[in-house]
Amino acid sequence: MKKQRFTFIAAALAAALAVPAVLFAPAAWAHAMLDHAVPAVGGTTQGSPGELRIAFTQNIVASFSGAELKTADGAAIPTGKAIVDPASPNVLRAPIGQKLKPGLYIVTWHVVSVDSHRSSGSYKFTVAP
Ligand SMILES: [Cu+2]
Repeated sequence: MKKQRFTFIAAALAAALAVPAVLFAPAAWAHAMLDHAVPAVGGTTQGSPGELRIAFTQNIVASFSGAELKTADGAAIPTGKAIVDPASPNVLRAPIGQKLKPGLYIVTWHVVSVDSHRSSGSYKFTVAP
């Protein structure tokens, strides 16, 4: 009898632990993650790019998404209002307000995906002389 009760409790505990794992795991995978960008992540571009284009693994919500551009020593480069590409709703586009000098640049992005999950990150690219 005692052993039976223990088995029941163990089974109930296992079920209680397993249910949240099943519920939350798919949501965790569904966040909008960086897929690729132009200028490319870690890449080098010839000449000053006119805009940042950042593609995510999921469609994103424009009003809660944006990107900041900085030089390697932390000086902010003004960017225009970020929009979601009407033709590709997983792509964030931000016009760059000035001609970039050769050097290393850092893009910091934050987005909210259509499933309302937040994610953020950063990457670098280089403008070649
Ligand atoms: Cu998500």
